[in-house]
Amino acid sequence: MTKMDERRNGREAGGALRLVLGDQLSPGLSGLDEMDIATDTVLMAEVMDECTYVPHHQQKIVLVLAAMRHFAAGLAARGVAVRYVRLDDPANTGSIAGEVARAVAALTPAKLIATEAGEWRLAQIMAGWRDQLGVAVEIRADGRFLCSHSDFTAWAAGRANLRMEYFYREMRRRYRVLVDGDAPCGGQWNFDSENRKRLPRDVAVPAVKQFAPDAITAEVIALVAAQFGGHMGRATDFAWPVTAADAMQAFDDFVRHRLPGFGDWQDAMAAGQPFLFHSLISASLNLGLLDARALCAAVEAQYRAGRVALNAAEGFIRQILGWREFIRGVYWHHMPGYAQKNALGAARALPDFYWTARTDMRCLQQAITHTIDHAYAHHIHRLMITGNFALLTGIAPDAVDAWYLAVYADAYEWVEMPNTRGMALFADGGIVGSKPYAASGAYINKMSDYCSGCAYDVKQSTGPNACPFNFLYWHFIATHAEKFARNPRMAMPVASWARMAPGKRQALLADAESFLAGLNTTP
Ligand code: FAD
Ligand code: DLZ
Ligand code: SF4
Repeated sequence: MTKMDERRNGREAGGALRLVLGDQLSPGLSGLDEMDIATDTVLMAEVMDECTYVPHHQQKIVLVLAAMRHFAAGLAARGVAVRYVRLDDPANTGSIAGEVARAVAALTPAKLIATEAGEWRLAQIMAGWRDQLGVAVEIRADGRFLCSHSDFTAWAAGRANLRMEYFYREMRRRYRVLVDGDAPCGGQWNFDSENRKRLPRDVAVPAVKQFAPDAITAEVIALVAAQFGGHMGRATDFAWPVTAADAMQAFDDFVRHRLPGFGDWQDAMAAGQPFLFHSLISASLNLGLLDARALCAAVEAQYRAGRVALNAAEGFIRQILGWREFIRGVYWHHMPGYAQKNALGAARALPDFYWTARTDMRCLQQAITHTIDHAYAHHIHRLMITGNFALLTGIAPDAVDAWYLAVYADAYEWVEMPNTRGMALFADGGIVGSKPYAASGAYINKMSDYCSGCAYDVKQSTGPNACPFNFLYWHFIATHAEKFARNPRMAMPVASWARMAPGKRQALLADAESFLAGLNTTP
């Protein structure tokens, strides 16, 4: 056995053991800084606990495990000793903590180095390692984000409300993105009002780039299909990028073909179109295959070169530099209490059709079908279709959170929870948004072509053919009228409800109650 083989097998004691988690696949990861490849070992472990703490979509598990295997192969090719534990290794303990303990016992490292976990759950476990493992433990901050925990805390200090818009302006100034001197390019910070066009019939939607699985990914697909066949989706349809190089190709494809349309049609929906002009980068970005700073710089360069309009460039950069960082800040600022928030007292079980797409409401059928087919749905599907329905029907935040965390390829609790519990469900009482994103069928009809092919009539609010979003909307306003009356942004619908003829109000409530009673939920 050569010296290198010995190191690969973890025979040499005394170096550092460096843990890399499944969503930490970045060469510049803080936990890999100042690595001594002569003595150190990188630990990566595929574990059952992480694959099943919610029933992740099959394509999400393929994505994480295939990307982990490619990343490990890349490290090994650079001469790094990698202790890579496969899911089907008979010695696998099934948990990150178990694999760390096993590696520490086998390698007796001088020190364990890790990058902080993205999720509170795992961060808590890691915080106990110093006492449990009998080895020095160093947990480093995750430098891949543009706003550190302490910077967010400093920004939030003394503010009665945390609003993304003001956070975003500071991030633009701090990183000098789309600014000329002290002023925002184009004279305003936010072109949101220019991001809300309906998709015209004659616009051709560009195809998205698909990635055929290589031998490594094909092996993972077979493993996942065999082990997690009962989870949502089909592993065999997998087409996501799993390496940094492929993720960059996918991003370039977006910049070239879809970014120009992203500004205008960011909020649009169209039948049979899961992706429209969206970037599809969240899964790669959250794994660490892409770098947020580089993406913003590339998009700004497109604007500066006159290749894309400002509403497209600003609209995209706002999502990364603004929303993504703000959402992470909110998560860490408010955890662990955030996970308990349920400001509207929602308690209903999740309807079965969230797992099957078997519903005659066409908008929901479309959004959930995209989710099953691709482990993806774009923001407006998540917020204004599945999220809005869960808000209006009062589904328990725990159940909604667990669903979103399971079904999307990009879902990790730090980003999923404030979006779901906060933005979509208003369960945080207004931390993420100043009012609930509640909408009737009229909004869905304005932003999509779904209603024309639906079993229900979007123009009717009561009666057997009425669009359920219409009576559910008024039922929601009526249920929370007292609470919402104190919110100036909800004053209008509350006043409209109060002014409505009693007969009409009764009919709306009766239709809503009978619809809710008929919702199929498996206990
Ligand atoms: P694009 O529309 O092309 O946007 C570009 C990028 O901006 C995204 O890739 C993402 O990194 C970032 N971004 C945009 N909006 C947000 C946001 N609200 N929060 C954080 N980042 C944002 N995003 C996740 O990454 N993981 C999740 O688990 C997740 N859960 C969500 C749950 C709900 C209920 C809602 C309403 C939104 C959720 N989002 C989540 C945010 C957003 O919907 C996705 O980031 C986006 O749809 C991913 O597709 P895309 O890459 O094509 O994004
Ligand atoms: C999501 C995920 C999955 C499905 N599997 C693994 C795994 O086997 N090993 C691993 O290290 N990480 C995995 N992950 C990502 C972790 O869940 C993620 O690192 C934590 O949720 C912290 O964000
Ligand atoms: Fe959705 Fe209502 Fe339109 Fe049907 S009519 S697609 S249920 S909004």
